[in-house]
Amino acid sequence: SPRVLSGIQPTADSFHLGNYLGAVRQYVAMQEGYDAFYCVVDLHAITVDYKPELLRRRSRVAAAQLFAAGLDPERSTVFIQSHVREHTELAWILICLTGMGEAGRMTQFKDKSAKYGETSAGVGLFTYPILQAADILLYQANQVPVGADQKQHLELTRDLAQRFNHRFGETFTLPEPYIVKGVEKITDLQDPTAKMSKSSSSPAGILDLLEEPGPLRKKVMRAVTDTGSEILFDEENKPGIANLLRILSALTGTPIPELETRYAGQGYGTFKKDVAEAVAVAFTPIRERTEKLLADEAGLDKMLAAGAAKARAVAAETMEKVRDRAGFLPTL
Ligand code: AQP
Repeated sequence: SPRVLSGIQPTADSFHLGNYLGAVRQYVAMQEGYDAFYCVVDLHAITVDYKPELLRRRSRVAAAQLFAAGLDPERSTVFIQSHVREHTELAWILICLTGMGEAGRMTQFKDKSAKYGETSAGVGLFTYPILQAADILLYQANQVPVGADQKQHLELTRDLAQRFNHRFGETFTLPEPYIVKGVEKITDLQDPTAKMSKSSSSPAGILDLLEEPGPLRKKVMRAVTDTGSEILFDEENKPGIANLLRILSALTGTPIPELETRYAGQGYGTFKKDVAEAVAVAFTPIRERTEKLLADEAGLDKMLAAGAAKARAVAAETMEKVRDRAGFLPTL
């Protein structure tokens, strides 16, 4: 069966609704019909300021959330990126194949480095998409489930794979982005034209997977909407309502036109209450399972060790080919 790989960063105390709808829920769905590899990308998380103790905790929380959301260790390989050393090794080789201009065109780098100032952003942040390319290519992934923000990085990954294959011989599978329409960009509740983001959204703009129903409801009720009263999907003039419609549709499986009809003439209050309810219903079991998994740290670490062993076997096989084709002497 085709292979899928995706990574998610442990850069916050919880994943948010955008991560869930844009990525994690797809991970779970793709266990069916795919040979699935999912990693918590802790090496990516250190490309911005961080604290070791916090990274350790967040890596476990992220892994627990993946299992809690429905990833089954029997069917998917779930692991911590830094447990498989080949990621950094391949990243270095790919870095040496990447042009400065090519890397400099990445919009995520431009966005994320802006807050540090042009010269003080880390080189790691600059090479972030190349490490991501290594993650994907190591597993010879065919599909990569991501949000719309990652499309450009996928293109770079394909370019690097093609360049390596061309220069050194057919080695890597060319991956395709797997972007689910409708949920590729969930926006901030307080700033509905910006993406909901772990690092750049204010707490009021984010719905965290580990939040209790009370605060979740409050945030949805306070979500920014326009001054009208109609529930219509109009991205341009009503971005806040459009976002809430997308969320309700994704969580309940009801098409947006049907929701527009259902809420015609009802005003924002009832609609928002239903969105809040749908979010609470989706998040509560995930939160409860996450708490249970985190209560048994040793058990969780064992699941991750088993995942790393499976991942390593695949990564090692790719790296052996890569080293040979790129001209490195074998070790005896
Ligand atoms: N708002 C979003 N809507 C849809 N998908 C989203 N993703 C992120 N935000 C949204 C998808 O979630 C996956 C994991 O993302 P990541 O951990 O690599 O970090 P990110 O994409 O950079 O997301 P954040 O929340 O903005 O994190 P920070 O602030 O740490 O950078 C990806 O597949 C992404 O597309």
